[in-house]
Amino acid sequence: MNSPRKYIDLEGFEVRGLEAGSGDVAVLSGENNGDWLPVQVPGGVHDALIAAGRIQHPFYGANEIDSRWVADKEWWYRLRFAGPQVGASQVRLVFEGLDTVADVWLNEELLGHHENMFRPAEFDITERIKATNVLLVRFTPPLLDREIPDETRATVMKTIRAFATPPGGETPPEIENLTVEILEETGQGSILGSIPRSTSLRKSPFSFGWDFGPRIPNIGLWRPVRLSIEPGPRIEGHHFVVDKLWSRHERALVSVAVEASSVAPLTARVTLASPSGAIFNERFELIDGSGSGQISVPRPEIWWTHDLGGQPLYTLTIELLEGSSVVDELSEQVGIRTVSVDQSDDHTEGGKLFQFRLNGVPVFARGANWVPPSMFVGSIEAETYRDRVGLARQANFTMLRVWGGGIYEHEAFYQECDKLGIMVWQDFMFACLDYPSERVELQREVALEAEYQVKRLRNHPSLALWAGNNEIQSLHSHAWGNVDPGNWGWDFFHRILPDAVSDYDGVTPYWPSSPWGEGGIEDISGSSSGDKHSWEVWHGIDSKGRMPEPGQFPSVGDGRHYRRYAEDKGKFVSEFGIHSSPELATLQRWIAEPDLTLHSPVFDGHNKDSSPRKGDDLLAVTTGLPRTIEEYVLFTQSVQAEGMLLGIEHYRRRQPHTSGALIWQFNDVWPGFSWSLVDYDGVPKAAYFAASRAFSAIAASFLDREDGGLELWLVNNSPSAADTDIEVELANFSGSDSKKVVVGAHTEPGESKVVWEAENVSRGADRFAWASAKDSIFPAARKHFAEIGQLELGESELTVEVLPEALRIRSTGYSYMVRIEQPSPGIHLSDNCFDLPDGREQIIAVRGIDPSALAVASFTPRGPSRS
Ligand code: BMA
Repeated sequence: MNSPRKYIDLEGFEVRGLEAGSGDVAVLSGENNGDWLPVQVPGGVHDALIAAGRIQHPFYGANEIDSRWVADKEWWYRLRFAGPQVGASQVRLVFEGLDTVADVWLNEELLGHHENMFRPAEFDITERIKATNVLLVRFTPPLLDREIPDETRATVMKTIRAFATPPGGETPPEIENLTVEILEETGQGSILGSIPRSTSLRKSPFSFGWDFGPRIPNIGLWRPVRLSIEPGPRIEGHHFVVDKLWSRHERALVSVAVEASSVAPLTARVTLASPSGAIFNERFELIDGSGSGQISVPRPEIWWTHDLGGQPLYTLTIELLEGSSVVDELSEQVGIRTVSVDQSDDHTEGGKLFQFRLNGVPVFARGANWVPPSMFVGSIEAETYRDRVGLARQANFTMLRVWGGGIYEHEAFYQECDKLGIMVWQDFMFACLDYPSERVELQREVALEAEYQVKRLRNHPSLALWAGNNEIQSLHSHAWGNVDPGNWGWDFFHRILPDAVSDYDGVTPYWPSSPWGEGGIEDISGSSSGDKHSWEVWHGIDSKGRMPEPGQFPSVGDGRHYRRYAEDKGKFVSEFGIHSSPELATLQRWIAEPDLTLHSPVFDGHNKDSSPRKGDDLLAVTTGLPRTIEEYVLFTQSVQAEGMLLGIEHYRRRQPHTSGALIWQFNDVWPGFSWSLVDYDGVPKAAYFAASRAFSAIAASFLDREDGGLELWLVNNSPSAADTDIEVELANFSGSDSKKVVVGAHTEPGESKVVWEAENVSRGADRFAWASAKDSIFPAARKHFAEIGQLELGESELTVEVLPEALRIRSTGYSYMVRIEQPSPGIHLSDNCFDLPDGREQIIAVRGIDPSALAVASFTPRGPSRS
C-alpha cells in the first residue's frame, strides 16, 4: 500500500541581483558563476542583503532611501536539489507565496509566470524532475512598465483636491499644480501617491509606502516552497461548518465537506475529537470530486471570545481514501461556534445596529486594527505573532481587524486568535484607491485569490467577518459623489468577492468595505448604519470627507481634538486613533543620537503622515509643544492615551447603538511614529495600557453633563450579572479636599447605565473624580477637568519598592501617568502609565527583566501654548 501524500520543504536557496532584463537562464543555471548570497525561504531579498552586509538595515536612520535600489533590480533565486524517490507518484512544485512578479524555470525549462503574492503557484513537475535539478525563480521589479490607470489618476487628484479644500473655500494653488507623478516622486499625499501604479498588481498595497510605513517593497519567496509527492488524488479543500447550534447549546450539528483533485470514486474518513476526549466518526463518498457528512455533537464544547468563555478546540482529521489506500490526510483545530451580524433597526436612535452575535450572544467588539508586523512580510517569526496577539489578549481585546492594505496573515496569527479567543475581521487586500476592475486578467486573479484565501481561512473559529477592502468606496464617493458600478473596483467588491464568500464559505458574513453603510450615498461611510472610520480626531476629516469649516473651531488642533469623539454616533467604529512616539529606548535603537532631535530630517523621515508636523497642532492645545525628544515621547503618548480612553469610554457607554470600537492601529510595520499601541519592537505605549483598562469586560467611566452634573457609568460585557460596591471620590489633587461616597451597583450582561450622579460638581484644573470597585471587578476610572497641560497637579513623590518579579509603587500627592520605563523589548508589565492619587499604591508584576533595573517616574506636563 502507498503512503499518503507527503511534503518536502525546499531549503538552501541562494539569491542574486542583476540589472533588470539582464539575467540569462542558461548562464545562471550553470555552476559557480557570479555573486550568489544565501537566502532564507520563507523570507525576502532584503533580509539576505542585510545578513550579507550588502545593505544597512533599511529601518535604521535614513537607510530606507539608500536601499531603494533593491526594488529596481531583478532578483534571481536558485536552488540545486536532488530529486526524491517518488515511485509512481505525481510530483508538484508548490510555491505558497511569490512576491510578486515571478517566472519559474526548472532545469532551464520555463514552468510559468505568476504575479499574485496572495495565492500559490503550483506546477506539475512529474515528467520534469531529475536526479539533480536546478530551480530558478526570477523576480522582476514590481512596478516595471506599469501604468497608472486613467480612472485612478482622476480619482487621486479629485480626492486630494477634496481633502485640501475647506467647505465653501478655495483649493490652494499648490494643490492645483500637483500631478500623480509629483505625488509619487515626492511622497506627498503619502497613501494616494504611493499606490496608483500598483493597483493592477496583486501585491500588498502598504509595501509601496503608507502613512505609517516606508516605501520598501518586499521581494522574494515569502512563503514556503515545497514538493508535494502525491500517490493519488489530493484534498483540494475542506470545510468545517456549524450548521446549527441549539439555543441552550445542548447540541450542535456540524458538517464537514471535502473537495478532491479528481472526480474518481473516493471516500472521506473524518474524525472529530473533542478537547475532553469524545470522538465522532463519519465516512462519506465523494461524487464528482466532492462530498460531505454531518455529525451531531451532543453537549458541544463551545468556542467563545476569552471574556465570555473558553476556547475549546476540536481536532478534525480527514483521510482521503482511494479504494483502501489513504492517499491524502490532514489534521487541524476547529471550533464550534456561530457568528453573525445583527443589523436590525436601532429603534431609539434611528439607523441600523451593527452588532456581532457570537453563539447568539450580542457582543460589543473591543479591539484594534492589525497591520503586518514588519515590512518584510516573509520573515516574521511565529514568536512575534504569539507575542503580539498575546498582548492583544492581555489588553482585553476581543477583535482584531486584519486591515486591507497589508497581507492575508500567516497561519500563526489565526492560530493564536483561535487559541486566545479573539475574533478576526478579515479584509480582502485592497485599500484606499480605485482598482482597474474592468481588466479581465485582473478579475481572474482576484477570483482565484479570493477562492484560495476563503478556503484557507474559513475553518478558523476566530473568523467573524469578510470585508471587501479598506476605504475604497468611501474615498471614491468623496471624489465622485457616487459608488455607481464602474471601473474603480465595483466588480470586485460587489460581485467577485461576495460570490467567493458565498460559494466557498457560505456562513461568515460579507461586508463590501470598511467603512460601509447601507443607507445610500449619504451613509456609504457608515454614519447611520454599518461601520465607520472616525477621523474627525487626528485628521480633522469627517465621514463625508469634509474638513472643518473656517472658524468652526478656535484652532486647527481643536478641530482634531479627541473631545470630538464625544459627538460620534457611529454604529460600529472600526477605526479611530491618535499618533504617538514609541518609547525613547525604541527610538534610540533605530535613530542615531545626532539625528535624534525634534523634527530633524531623520526624525521626520520616520513619520510618514502627510505632514510629519500634523500632531503638533494637537499637542499645542493639550500638553503644549514639546521642547525635547523626551517631552515628545511623553506628550504624544499621554495625548494618545487620554484620547483612546475618552473614545473607548464614549463608545462603550453607547452600546448597543455603538457595538464595536477598533483602535487604529494595534502594531507597527517599522520603527516609526504612528497610531500604533505597540511599537515595532513590541514595546507597548501608554495608550496600550489605557486601552487595556478601558476595554476591561466590566468598566466604569465618568461623563460630564452640560448642566454641570457628573455621571458615573458602568458597562458590563462579561457573561454574568455583577453586583459591586463602588467608592466614588471627588477631590483636589493635594487631597486636602476630598469627598467619598460608596454606591451599590448592579449590571446585567450587555448593559450600560448610570450608577451614580451628582449635580453641580466643582470642576477645576486642580480636581479629579475617581471611582474604584471594592472588589476590584473593574479598573479604577478617573476624570480630570482640564487639558493635560493645564492640570494643577501640585507636588508629588513616588516611592518604589522592588519585590520579587514586581514593583510596589506608592504616591504622596497625585502622580499623573506613572511610567515604568521599558529600556528593552520583551518586558511584560501587568500595568503601566496610570495615575496614583495621594496615599495609594499599586503592585505591578514584571516579567522579562530584573525589576530593580526599571526606572519609574510620573509626568508633570507643561501648559498648552495657544499662540
Ligand atoms: C485609515 C487606514 C489607513 C491609514 C489610517 C491613518 O483609514 O485605513 O489607510 O493608515 O487611516 O491615516
